[in-house]
Amino acid sequence: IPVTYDWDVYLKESGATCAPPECFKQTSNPPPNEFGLWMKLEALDPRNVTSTCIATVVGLIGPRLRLRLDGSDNKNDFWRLVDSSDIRPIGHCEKNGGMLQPPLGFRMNASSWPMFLLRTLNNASIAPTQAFKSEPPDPRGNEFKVGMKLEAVDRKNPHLICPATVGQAKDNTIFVQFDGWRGAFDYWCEYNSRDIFPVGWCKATGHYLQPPGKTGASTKVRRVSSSSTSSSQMSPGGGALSTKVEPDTSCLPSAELVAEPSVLVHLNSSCVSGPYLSPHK
Ligand code: MLZ
Repeated sequence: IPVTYDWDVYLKESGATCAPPECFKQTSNPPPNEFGLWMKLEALDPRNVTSTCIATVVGLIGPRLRLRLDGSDNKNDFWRLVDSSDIRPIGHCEKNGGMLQPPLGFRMNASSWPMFLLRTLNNASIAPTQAFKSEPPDPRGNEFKVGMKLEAVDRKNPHLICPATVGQAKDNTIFVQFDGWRGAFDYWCEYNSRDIFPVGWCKATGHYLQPPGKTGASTKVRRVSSSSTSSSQMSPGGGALSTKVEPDTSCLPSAELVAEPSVLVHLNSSCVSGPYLSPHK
């Protein structure tokens, strides 16, 4: 069982303040996830946000979806909340006078896009309209203060949400510092970012919360269940903590469903298919 993290003891011991829920765009009572694996929807291409593409749900954790753009590779998956305005039901783009576009890095010749699109949507499982929730309003303004605790998406490992602290607050932005990771994953974001959540959000949604890392200042960690993976990082002298970013082997999310799509290829059996495909199978 992966070890998830419970804030209670840590907050009590450290006397740290949580950023109040009003600071966040994400509500403390998050929407249900009514999507299913392999459902298709329309999504803005994160690498080219003026294009609307077809995306497939390739994973789900709590109210988050792991999406892959159809026609693109599996190296550019991205995550969206079920109440993100970046995702829409199939048909939305055309209804509004737009045209579905191939994703950046479309694997095929651009001229094959219309046929690809037709085939992709034929017999596909289409995400139901009611699964899309409306995006919450922005908070009043940037009310974050330095030192406040929050939960934040690790943008380098975006399936993870981890305990973090507001390191700086400036104009409309905050500097998110991950507890116990010595700055390796920190980033600036807008106060209304979709990647930051009030303390308790993971617990409320059933999303895995990665325990803080084992280095740096904010490392007084109490794990919910003891596990063989927890080991102290004392130096031989018994004092200083290890300086290296310690991988947490317990970081596999329990509720995540991820699978690779299967691909059906039809070949004319009279074709020469090269060394990797048998035209007779
Ligand atoms: N095992 C990985 C994940 C670290 C996640 C940190 N999150 C703030 C690593 O050590 O790179």
